[in-house]
Amino acid sequence: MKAGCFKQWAAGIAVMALPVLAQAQAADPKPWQLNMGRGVTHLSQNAYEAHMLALWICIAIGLLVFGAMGYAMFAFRHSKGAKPDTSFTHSTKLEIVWTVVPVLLLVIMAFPATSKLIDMYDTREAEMTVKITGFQWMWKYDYLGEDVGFTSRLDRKSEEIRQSGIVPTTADHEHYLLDVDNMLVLPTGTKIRFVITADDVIHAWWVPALGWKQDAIPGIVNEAWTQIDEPGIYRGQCAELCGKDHGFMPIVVKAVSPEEYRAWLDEQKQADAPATATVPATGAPSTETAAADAADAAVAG
Ligand SMILES: [Cu+2]
Repeated sequence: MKAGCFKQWAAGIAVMALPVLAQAQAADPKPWQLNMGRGVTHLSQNAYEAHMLALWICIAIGLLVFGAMGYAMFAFRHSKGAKPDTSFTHSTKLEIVWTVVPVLLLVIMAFPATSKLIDMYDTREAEMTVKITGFQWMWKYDYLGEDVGFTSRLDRKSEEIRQSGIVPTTADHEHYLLDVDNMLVLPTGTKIRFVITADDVIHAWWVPALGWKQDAIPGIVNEAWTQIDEPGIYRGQCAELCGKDHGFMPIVVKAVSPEEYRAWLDEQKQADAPATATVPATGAPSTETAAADAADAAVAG
């Protein structure tokens, strides 16, 4: 009796948790999803709105044009005795209408699109900067000013499945080819600037839920920004054909609260600490430091 009651409770809690889990994954595309997702940032919402405006205008034009064609074909059919007007050559009024209407539609779409594009490139007043570098075939993330950096590459499980040659299902790997060893951890509610470049060939950093993709080009530094509203895990891929393993350099962003982000950053710094702590506690410079100082003095002199 008690076990049955427990099962009922467990099932009830699981059902209640489903919408929460679904929300956490809301940014990931679903199988057979037709429309683009809304994403989890102000910029992705902008992109979604611009897309929907253009889509509805296209639908209205499609209905009007095909509707008029269908009506004409049905109402003026040969069996009803319709005779073609062979004397008609042109109509100045109609020509003005079909020139002015498309121009107006383009202006209606261009105004919001331009203001959204300007917003997209406005990286001012960012609270932190992450440098993204594309490599064949992985990403490197450096948290500028924090002395924290690491590489992020395809997770081992995806790699093993890929090498085995089997056709994987979600049972084998829930996020096959969309998982990494080290996620890019970012704080929510924070304006984050990205400086994006590459070391070897052109790559492109793309996480659909953030609402943009940006080329990573050797010798050029591109900029982008984000402010993630909802905590969660957001996945993306390199969006530039960059070589034989182009399909195997996914991106995973983990958005957490600013407090969790701080704690994570401190953890990273501590993990890196032993490698950099070469100065003895007594304050006497180590031989390495003394040699470096001597080299600096030589350059300065
Ligand atoms: Cu790439």
